[in-house]
Amino acid sequence: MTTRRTFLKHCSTIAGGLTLGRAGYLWGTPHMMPTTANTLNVSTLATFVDPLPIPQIVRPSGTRAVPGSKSTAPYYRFAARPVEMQVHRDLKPTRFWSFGPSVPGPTMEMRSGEDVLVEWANELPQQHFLPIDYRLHGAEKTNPQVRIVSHMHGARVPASSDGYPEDWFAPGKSVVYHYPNQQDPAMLWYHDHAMGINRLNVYAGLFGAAILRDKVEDDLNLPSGKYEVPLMIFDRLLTPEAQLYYPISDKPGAPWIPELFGDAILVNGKLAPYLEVEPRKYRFRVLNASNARFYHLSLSNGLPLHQIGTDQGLLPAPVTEKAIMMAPAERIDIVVDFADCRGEQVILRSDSFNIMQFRVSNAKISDTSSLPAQLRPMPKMQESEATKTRLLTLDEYDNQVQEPVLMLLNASYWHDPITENPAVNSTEIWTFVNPTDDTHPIHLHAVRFQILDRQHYEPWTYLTKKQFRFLGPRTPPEPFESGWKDTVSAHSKMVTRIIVKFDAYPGRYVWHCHILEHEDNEMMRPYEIVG
Ligand SMILES: [Cu+2]
Repeated sequence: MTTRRTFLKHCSTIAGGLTLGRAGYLWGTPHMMPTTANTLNVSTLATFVDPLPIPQIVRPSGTRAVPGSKSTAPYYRFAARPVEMQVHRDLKPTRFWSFGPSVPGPTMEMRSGEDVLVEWANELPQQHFLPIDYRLHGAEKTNPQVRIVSHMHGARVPASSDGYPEDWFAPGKSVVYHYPNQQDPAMLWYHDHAMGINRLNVYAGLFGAAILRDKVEDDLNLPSGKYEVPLMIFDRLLTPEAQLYYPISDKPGAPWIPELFGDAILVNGKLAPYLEVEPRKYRFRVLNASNARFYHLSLSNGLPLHQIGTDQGLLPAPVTEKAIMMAPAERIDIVVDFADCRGEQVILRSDSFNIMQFRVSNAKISDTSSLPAQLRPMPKMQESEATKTRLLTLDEYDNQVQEPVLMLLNASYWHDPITENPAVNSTEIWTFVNPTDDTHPIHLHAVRFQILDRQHYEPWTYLTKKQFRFLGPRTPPEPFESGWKDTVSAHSKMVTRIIVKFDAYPGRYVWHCHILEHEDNEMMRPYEIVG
């Protein structure tokens, strides 16, 4: 039997990409790993033989009236359908589900303050092709197998357009969602959020990017057009026939697994692709679209990553780093200057794993783009602004052989009454207490926030006496997470504090762990912004 730890080590050997031990707090407990069938050993495939695909920019199909207003807005139609796509030159096409011709789905381009309407349509078959666990909440046999609902991650939207997990719809149905885009520019991403099968639907390919811009950002003269490239990174397991493989546990009738880690790491849908670049500045919009895998990104020649943005948009000023950690659902906005790398091949890697290659040309070019010293002001939120502090535990329950069987937030199930109910426009501090051995990337819908700090603590004292025994000082967020965020890594055996202003639309939203296997097994809670 392979334990989770040995499985991770195995992945680390073949993929070299298991980056998680940077501070030694990301993984640890030897949880059982599921029985695995024969999977394709992708390490035998040639690397850097496929050009990096760039998802197409989707165009609106006309305009429609905005609900509750006299104005009209661009109208898009996104239909989820089965697609086939070659993830590598030497492999047969892989079946996915997508909102476009390939995975990730098409990219939306939007402007801050400008309304957009999207019809999300379910044109999928009646049967799922990945292993549903009918015991999970929302995935009961009484529900249709194939259900989808789209959430625009990072968007401030009315609750009725947020993609509430129980608002799923079956094949043949569609919904129209309204995105007012009353927020600062950022890289958002749309992905499925259907209750109990979210991990399977996203794994199948139901996600894509949505880039929000405004004039302030335009005027910064950052690299743009073909010099601004989305990099959406996601890992998969493939069968020897190059089809998606999602493992199941060895427990009959209970196929759920605690995390999915694949050795095939795709960028924009290709395995270890290459991108031909000019010796100049590029802007990369990076998204970790994996179910559970973290990445620790750096460039092989030590070229600096000039980070200009986090999940929710531009930093006040660029931060220069050699490596950046990304949890599932996090985004980073980086500028890389290849000017001094003429003729070189530079590899983007996650520790020792090669993710993709940049082939720098020898072309004579003049780079007129900028990397400004100042980007967008970000007032630092003060603790004194908060009118309430909530203490929220992240809970993992194991069976006798230390296999996790259930994950909860604050010891509450999805169906328990709502306990987080901030008033609209109020500011709160949410304190995540994580006694588990895992980092849980916690995401709040509808709002953005700032990370206050983290602090090591001793879980047993807290568990038994409800008292904190801290094992070190409060540490500020890492430079790469020091901007506006919507997802925060709550590390193992640490207390992580964020400060949030709930200046969003009143209504019922969710907050959850963005490891999709955790989220599907109860690590998600409704919350209500009270108007
Ligand atoms: Cu989690």
